[in-house]
Amino acid sequence: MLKKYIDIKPEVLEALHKGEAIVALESTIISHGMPYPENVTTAQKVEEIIRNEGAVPATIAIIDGRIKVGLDEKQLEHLATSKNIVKTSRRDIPFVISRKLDGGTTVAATMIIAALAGIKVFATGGIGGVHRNAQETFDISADLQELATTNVAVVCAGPKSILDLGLTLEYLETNGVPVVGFKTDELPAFYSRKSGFKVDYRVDTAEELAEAINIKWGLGLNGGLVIANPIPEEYEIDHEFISKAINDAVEEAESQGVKGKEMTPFLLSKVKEITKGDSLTANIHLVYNNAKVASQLAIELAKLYRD
Ligand code: PSU
Ligand code: MN
Repeated sequence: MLKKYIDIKPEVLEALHKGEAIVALESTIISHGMPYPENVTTAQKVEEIIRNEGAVPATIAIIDGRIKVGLDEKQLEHLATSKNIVKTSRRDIPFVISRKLDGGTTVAATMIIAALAGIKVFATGGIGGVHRNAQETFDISADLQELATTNVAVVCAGPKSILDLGLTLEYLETNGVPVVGFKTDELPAFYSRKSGFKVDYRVDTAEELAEAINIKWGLGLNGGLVIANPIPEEYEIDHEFISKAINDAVEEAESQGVKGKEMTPFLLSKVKEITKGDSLTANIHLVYNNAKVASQLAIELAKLYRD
């Protein structure tokens, strides 16, 4: 049944059979989250970091209507350069496949596909969440609902402050999604290590984290986890400066009537413009950092599942 729609790269398939550590990666960040050529160089480097840590990377996307778990160089380049990549969340998957389109998978779609393939750990930059003014717009990312149901641990640098962090945390709490700080008590807010909000639990080692995840799923407590890993200090952007940039971007989005799936990519590119590229550099380095932690977690989880 699955083979009808999904192609798993041989390297990933072998790791799955042997019960080795695998880290899933999303592709909306390549197609819609970063400009060319940084999108493709970052995607390649992230895979390299994961290999160096001793895990196998599996970048997930839809190419020509086929779900791909693990991409080759040509496919990465295509996602990074083509203007016709569909930003693909849960609702889009069936149509991107039936119409034989190319899709960059969001956190939600990547979680779904990772879980179908048997991959438990996923590294990205930031997750979607409850947008500011969601009381009016109802703009809540499908990522949150996916975290509520699908068994994948998502390592990220916290929700980006283009979102309403407080409402995002409330939504996750209602849905029983643990928000775990990796070596931090405070929820990181993507570009900054601070947000003013606490995480639910702080863990200091990948081993401790793997144990808690194993217990969660072992008890049948389905759903994902948000593993919030702060951006390295040297790449952090001053909180006030970035807040102002984000406020300006949100205002501009409102005045231009930006809506729906266009909102996140619009805000990301506006913030990059306002920060003269600093936000992109920060974004790249926090993804590298997340790839490292995700690899360590995947290795610890693989040990537990082998026992
Ligand atoms: N946050 C980022 N970079 C991104 C995204 C979020 O810092 O590229 C992407 C992710 O793929 C995420 C998606 O799943 O945006 C959320 O979009 P939306 O808010 O439309 O659900
Ligand atoms: Mn949205």
